Amino acid sequence: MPQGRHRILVPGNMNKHVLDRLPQHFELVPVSSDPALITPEIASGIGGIAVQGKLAPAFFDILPDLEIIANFGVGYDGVDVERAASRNVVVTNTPDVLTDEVADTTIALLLNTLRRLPAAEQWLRAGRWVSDGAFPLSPLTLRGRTVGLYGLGRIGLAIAKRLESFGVAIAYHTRTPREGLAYKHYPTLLSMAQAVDTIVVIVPGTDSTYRTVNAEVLQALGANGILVNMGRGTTVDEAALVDALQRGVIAGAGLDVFEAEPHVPDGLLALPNVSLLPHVGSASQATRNAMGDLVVDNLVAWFETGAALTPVPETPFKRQAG
Ligand code: NAP
Ligand code: 8YV
Repeated sequence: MPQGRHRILVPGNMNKHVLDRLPQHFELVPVSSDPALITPEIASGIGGIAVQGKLAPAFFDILPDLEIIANFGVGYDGVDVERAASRNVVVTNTPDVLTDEVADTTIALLLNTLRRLPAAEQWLRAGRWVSDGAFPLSPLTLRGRTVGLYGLGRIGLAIAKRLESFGVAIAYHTRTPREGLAYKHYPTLLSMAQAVDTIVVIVPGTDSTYRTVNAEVLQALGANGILVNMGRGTTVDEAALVDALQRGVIAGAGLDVFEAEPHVPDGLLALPNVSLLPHVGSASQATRNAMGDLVVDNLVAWFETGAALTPVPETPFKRQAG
């Protein structure tokens, strides 16, 4: 059913499933991600935004009728949520529907990093199995490791459950310990880094996590240490990481996320002891469709019932009548 043709702005790139579904309910206004190109005529009556990635803060200044920002992704670091809250604009994200997919990808990245499986496949494809013989044995293994999860929310817990079946020891660092779990909690990231040999980052990209995986933490992780980052690139000090990998301060890293995506530091690209993915944690067709459905369903629910399905904690607003 059309919702009285509320107007939804889609600045920049957006998942195709969202673009296919939105016109069934709304007037879709696809625009550039540059707010300078939005005229007052385009801006008038825009009640919602559907966004993937970064939303330029200037959109808040030029959209007087804005009520809701539906973010494609569980992480909403691309949206200035404080600014949204100060204007009573609700922000929604896409929790739960991607949890298992991202946890699966994390395990794959961890194993790729330790066992050098992408390099082994390249060896085969390049004909080197024939010309040079067997691929060199991987110096690293998951066997006998202690994995410390930096973050134990929805995805962190799903990773931990998977790791249990791999028979490794599991610990975690969060600000608040979770009750009823057998995993050892560390009150600081540094104390966890001193106790484990593998860190998996799955915290949001916020001020409180910004570049917290720094030179001191990497030093504490140690020469057998592995860092896997599935959270956000901003959580890791990339210059410190490159230095630690070059000097053997840690043994290797597996990274799905980077601070300045899609740009990856040359220092990382040059290293043999890293496994790099282009932010594909949730990137299956089925999971991205489920995320897209939640983006659209949040917008529909907001305008139809006055309450979003998955508002982020900072904006627990209901729609004003009228
Ligand atoms: P969540 O359920 O909100 O869990 C977040 C976890 O991080 C909680 O355990 C939280 O515990 C912890 N945390 C937050 N700030 C912290 C801090 N300063 N120090 C220590 N721990 C902190 O979120 P989720 O659904 O698991 O998603 C987590 C993140 O994964 C997303 O925000 C997104 O950035 C990333 N992600 C990446 C991909 C990808 O494709 N690579 C896909 C999906 C999600 P406390 O609050 O107790 O500290
Ligand atoms: C998405 C993610 O790929 O949900 C998240 O936080 O990082 C990924 O699932 C991304 O948000 C889409 O741009």
